[in-house]
Amino acid sequence: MLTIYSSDHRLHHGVELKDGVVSESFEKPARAETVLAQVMATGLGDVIAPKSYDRSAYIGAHSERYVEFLATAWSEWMETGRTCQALPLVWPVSGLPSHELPQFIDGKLGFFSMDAGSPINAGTWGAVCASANSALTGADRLSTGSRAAFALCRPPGHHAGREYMGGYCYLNNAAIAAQRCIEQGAKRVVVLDVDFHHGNGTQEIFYDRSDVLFISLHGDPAVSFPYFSGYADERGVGAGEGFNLNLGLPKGTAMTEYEAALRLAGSAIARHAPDALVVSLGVDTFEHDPISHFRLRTPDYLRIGATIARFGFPALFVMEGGYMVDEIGINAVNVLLGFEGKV
Ligand code: Q9C
Ligand code: ZN
Repeated sequence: MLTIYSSDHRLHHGVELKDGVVSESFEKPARAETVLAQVMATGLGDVIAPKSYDRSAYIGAHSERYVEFLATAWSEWMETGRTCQALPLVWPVSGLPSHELPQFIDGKLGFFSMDAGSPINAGTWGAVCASANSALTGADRLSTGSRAAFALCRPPGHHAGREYMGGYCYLNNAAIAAQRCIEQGAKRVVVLDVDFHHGNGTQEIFYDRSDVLFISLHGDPAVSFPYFSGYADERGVGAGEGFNLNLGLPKGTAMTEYEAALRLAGSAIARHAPDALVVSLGVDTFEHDPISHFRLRTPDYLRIGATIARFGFPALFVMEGGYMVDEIGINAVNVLLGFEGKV
């Protein structure tokens, strides 16, 4: 399986507000390096750099003004004389009267975010573009007949909505790839999200559409980030009604229950009969992940990959979360090896 990877991800190394203190984010450069090292060590296949794409390739999944904000946020932040990373600290929650776009950067940061988990620094936009371009390059491989590809994206994308960043995400790589597949001629696409967290951004982007079916397996939002999205009764709206499937799972979920949910997802995928399957591949479902609470083990990821292969559709794997840096490589690549039947 071909891997698409750019070392430009290193341009972005964020901070995180945790327990009242600003420290290094769990979403750090070593994550992608560890996955790349495992791709090489297992001989998964060739590794190529992403092609470059015009900013317009991100529009469709995102709004133009949001992409413009991401591209210019750091320079606007610096103009105010600050050199620390930019973090949002105020949000237009439903009780506040104005939902107009502010003119000042601090207001813009809140307007275009869901939380303070996506800091912006000097290298963020470069890394974000390289990540999205990796997914786009993978989508184009599928469109030209490849059976599978792996976009080793960092930063991740599935929490990013049409007009907001959050949860370590900026551009929604999987949604951008799914949209690209449609634009390149796919009639129907499925995005299957196996990251521990609900893919709220991907859900939002395709919520009113019937061409892209979104399916997510995730920690029950009553007790898991992102808390305000991911319930079973979110089934889509208008033409998209019935084309969104949330499979929330309880704390402590292990492989037996996980596989049952994956089989349910498989039936829904078969009914949709997609031309392409985009897999939001997070491995924060791992038993030792520091911010999650499922109990999947390293060999389980081989079975997840094998199960996805049996669905029988061309698949683009897009890297999302997974924070136990020592194991993220072996777990992510196990899914890909399982898919390839190299078990
Ligand atoms: N102290 C992804 O997996 N905050 N994002 C968790 C940890 C947000 C995870 C709090 C977690 C977002 C792509
Ligand atoms: Zn996650």
